[in-house]
Amino acid sequence: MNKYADELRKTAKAMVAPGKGILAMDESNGTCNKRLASVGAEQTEEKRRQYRELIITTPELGDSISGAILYDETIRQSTADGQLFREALQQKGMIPGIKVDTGAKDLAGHPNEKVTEGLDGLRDRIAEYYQMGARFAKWRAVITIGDGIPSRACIEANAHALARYAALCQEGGLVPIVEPEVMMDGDHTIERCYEVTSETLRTVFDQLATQGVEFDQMILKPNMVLPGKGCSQQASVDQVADMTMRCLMNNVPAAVTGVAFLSGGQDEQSASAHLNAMNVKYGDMIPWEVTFSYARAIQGPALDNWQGKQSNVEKSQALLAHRAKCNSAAHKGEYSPEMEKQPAMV
Ligand code: 5MM
Repeated sequence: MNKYADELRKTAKAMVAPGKGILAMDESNGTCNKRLASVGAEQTEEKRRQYRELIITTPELGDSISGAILYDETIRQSTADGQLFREALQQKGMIPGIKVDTGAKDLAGHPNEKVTEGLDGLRDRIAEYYQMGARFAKWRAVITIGDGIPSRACIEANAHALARYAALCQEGGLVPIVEPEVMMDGDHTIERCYEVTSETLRTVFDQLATQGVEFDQMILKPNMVLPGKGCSQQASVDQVADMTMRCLMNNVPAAVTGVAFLSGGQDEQSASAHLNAMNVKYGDMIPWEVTFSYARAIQGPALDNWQGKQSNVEKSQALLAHRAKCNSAAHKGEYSPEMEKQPAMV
């Protein structure tokens, strides 16, 4: 019996508590710099720190957000007043989490496919993050749909790595967020996304079981079932909700504590509307909490408004709090497009 089992169950439940979701702010330095460049902000460690301070110190964020996924640089950083970010989160009732993968790398012998790395030395890194106060972790696998892909090799290699990561996390007291992301890039249909997502989830849960991962001590972070961005036939909100829920009901064990979706490049309002429809239509028949773990679909408006300027911080925080509130409502099935008409309060 794992000595952390009770703690893991409690943390997993808190991460997906009704009306709460997880904020992904674990962009690696390269990705964060790209985001900063897109709004004309400098790409330095200090700017990344300022941006993360803006997010973490947003008033009332803890009303909608249960925990935040940090990056290694961020978990060691502090506010301008000298409070460690991880302590600032805890003070506001949010659980600090940490991305522990080291990124998606080319899969040998399989052009255009990736495998996520980071297992070497992971046990020691988990022990250090637990000491720092992290109570959950994240690992993201990338599955691309294209001509003749994904291959079984790609799905199996990623599922195996996800399962070994998850087992190490539970051994070390961190709730694993298991994120197999089937990408929206491409012109594939929603039916093709359904097929690939089903095969991926089946393989991932098979590997998780093989490695002895406890399903009631983990969170699944999947993609929604969507047509590719370039597909001429886009889908309605109901179609996305129906196909995503059917896919998950057929492939995700009932014991899993929660499902926290990634946004994957959807616009902010669609990400809220899709999550809401799933909870409205299926809330009574699904065994897990269904919530959000968005990065772009929560941070987008705040980042665009900030532009790296101190004078824009207050408005950006209001925009961030507004998106968090919309998604909190969507978790409860209480979101409506009317909410978008209420201006973010500064
Ligand atoms: C924050 O972005 C994460 C990936 O960062 P790197 O590529 O820099 O490692 C990503 O895993 C994110 O947590 C999830 O994909 C959810 O993000 P979106 O924007 O899809 O909601």
